[in-house]
Amino acid sequence: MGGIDHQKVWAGSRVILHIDMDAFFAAVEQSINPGLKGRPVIVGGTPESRGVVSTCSYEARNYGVHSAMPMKQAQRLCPEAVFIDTSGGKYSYLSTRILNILRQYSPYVEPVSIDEAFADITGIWKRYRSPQLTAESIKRDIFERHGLTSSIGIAPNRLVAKMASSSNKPDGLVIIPPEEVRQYLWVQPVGHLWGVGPKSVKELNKIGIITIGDLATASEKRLKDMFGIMGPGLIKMANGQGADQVRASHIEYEARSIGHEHTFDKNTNDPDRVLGLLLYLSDRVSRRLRQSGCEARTVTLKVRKPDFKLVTRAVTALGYFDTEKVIYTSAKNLLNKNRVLEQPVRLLGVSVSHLRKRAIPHYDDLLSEYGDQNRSRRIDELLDSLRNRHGEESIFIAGSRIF
Ligand code: TTP
Ligand code: MG
Repeated sequence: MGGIDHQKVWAGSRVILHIDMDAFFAAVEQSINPGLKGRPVIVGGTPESRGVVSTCSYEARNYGVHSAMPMKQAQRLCPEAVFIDTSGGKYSYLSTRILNILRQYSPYVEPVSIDEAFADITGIWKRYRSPQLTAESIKRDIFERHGLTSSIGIAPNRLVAKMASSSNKPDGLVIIPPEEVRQYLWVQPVGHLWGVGPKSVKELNKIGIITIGDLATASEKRLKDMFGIMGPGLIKMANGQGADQVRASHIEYEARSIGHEHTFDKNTNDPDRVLGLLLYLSDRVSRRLRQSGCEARTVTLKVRKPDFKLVTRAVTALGYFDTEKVIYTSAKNLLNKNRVLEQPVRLLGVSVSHLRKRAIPHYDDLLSEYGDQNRSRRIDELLDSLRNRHGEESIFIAGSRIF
């Protein structure tokens, strides 16, 4: 006891904490109605509804129920579960209370979603003797005041902290000091890396990349060929590099988004037309994003079908971006993932949200999945200066079209 010199262990690194509440909506329901404690609780609606499971208690997860599963299937797997409709008010109320507890520990608290946040506890941990005791104290405060359990990860950067918090759920606490980051990451399957989905796993496995360690030593050129701009970023992530900036929420989130949309003159699913328009819209959005001096973390794709049905799909990144390239790539991924091109499209929209004032210099570039944006940013800035001088329509990115 007391033998570890925490100051030395974390020397030169920030101490980043990521917290994610366990089975959040279900746990809130259980804390309000103690009769539900220890029982399988499924939140999202009645079994008769056509909806899907928002979340479920860990008791229900033992039956194989999980988020996004159709309610009907959840009921088949776990007929004795208690089904509850979602009711946003209570969840956001508790979300705010939890953020306020975190703010008692650190002024640098950045909410990520309704039940997760980052906090920078560099130096602050000394008041509690160690990062571990700080996290235990936070967990205890939340549990004692609200009856909710949480899982915390602590690491030198956001990426590893987030992976750590999810690696021992529920009620977990995983600490990865700087010296152990590589060891921790490298033995894990590559799909555990934040932002590497099942499709990428398949591609990577095909070329012999099975673990994060394999990815860490992969050829940069090869990955660039496979994943474009994201390739080198993936290698950096696999080596445990990532941003350690935590932004206090009052400057972080402005309730704003920037978007652009267009209705085709004729419904179409011609890939040239759809992708051409997508590029055009991404370009407009990134231009306005830069003009407003902001960068964003979420890209939303909006598609209206000929029958006027509206589909919106969003993706949120761990890091911030402001380049056309990242916006277009994300929107295109959403489009492909949701098989938009299988049917004609009437209207297409691209928007970005989770805005913050742009960080100067762009020290978040190392952050993550998008790797180094400097090159694409230089191109964007060149376009900006031409448009400032000669007008918006003066220059277009090749392939970008409006129909
Ligand atoms: P998560 O943190 O993803 O899930 P969770 O807190 O329920 O469970 P875990 O212990 O694995 O963290 O999401 C937080 C809340 O967001 C969740 O309680 C309900 C809501 N949610 C949805 O409404 N729909 C979804 O598809 C998901 C994933 C979450
Ligand atoms: Mg959660």
